[in-house]
Amino acid sequence: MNITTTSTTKRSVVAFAALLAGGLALAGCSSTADAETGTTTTETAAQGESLSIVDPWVKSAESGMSAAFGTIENDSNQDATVVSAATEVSPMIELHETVADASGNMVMQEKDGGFVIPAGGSYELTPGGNHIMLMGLSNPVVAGDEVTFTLELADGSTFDFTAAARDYSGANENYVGDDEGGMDMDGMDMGDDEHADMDH
Ligand SMILES: [Cu+2]
Repeated sequence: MNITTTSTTKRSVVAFAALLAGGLALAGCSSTADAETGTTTTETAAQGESLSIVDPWVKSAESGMSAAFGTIENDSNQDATVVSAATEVSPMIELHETVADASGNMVMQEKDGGFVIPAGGSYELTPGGNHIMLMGLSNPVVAGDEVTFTLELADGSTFDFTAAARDYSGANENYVGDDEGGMDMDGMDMGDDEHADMDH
């Protein structure tokens, strides 16, 4: 067995490239972020059963990309780690964070280690911050639509929620060199100065 340390910083464009090049090669997503805490949990409730979400919503969009938001709450005494998400309206979906790059531009990238909802705490998904990124809508999402999401937790349990679609002008996710089409990756540049640009 090879023990290989893969890159720790994985920008969404890189993930994009991996998706395009190798299909759904997202195995790296389920990391061992929690291993370092050393907490040995025995017979505790499934993480997904402890979660709830306040004010879930998803941005309406005709096509291309969108994002889902809300505040996830963890009612248990152990951290819960969301490692992936799924929804029927977008087969390709990622957990994103928003960070400032070296030149101060806000960019989004895949959240390394997933979303960790602290024990007894909450985790906010909000425009301009962490969000569930719908990478390519298979159907238009119209205001008022109810979109179901399934979050998978690190222990393999799941948490489902339904988000109402809203018109929201502020969450315009843009990838550099790519317009509304969203999934056309022509001209995508893997260079540091040309990665995802966004303002949601
Ligand atoms: Cu995003």
